[in-house]
Amino acid sequence: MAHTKVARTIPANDAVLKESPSEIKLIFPEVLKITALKLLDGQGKELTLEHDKSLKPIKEKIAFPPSLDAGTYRVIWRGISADGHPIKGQIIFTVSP
Ligand SMILES: [Cu+2]
Repeated sequence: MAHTKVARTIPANDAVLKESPSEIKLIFPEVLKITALKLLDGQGKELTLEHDKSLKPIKEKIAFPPSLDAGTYRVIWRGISADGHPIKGQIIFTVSP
């Protein structure tokens, strides 16, 4: 079965933000276990992203990034659907004060 990757994200994919986002939110169309969640800067360096790392099935994931300077960032996530299939995706956003 094919899985819709993500229903909605904050920031939206390709968003250009005037200020650093206070939170990053992923809203899924079905429950899944998030197994990995990373925030990378424009050079591909991983930044701290505070979030609950438990593997309980959820439909919404919230994470808290550090204060981000101007630049382009990537959020990469991986998960496992309720029927055991791996799902992954990413969002890219830009901070441009
Ligand atoms: Cu499936």
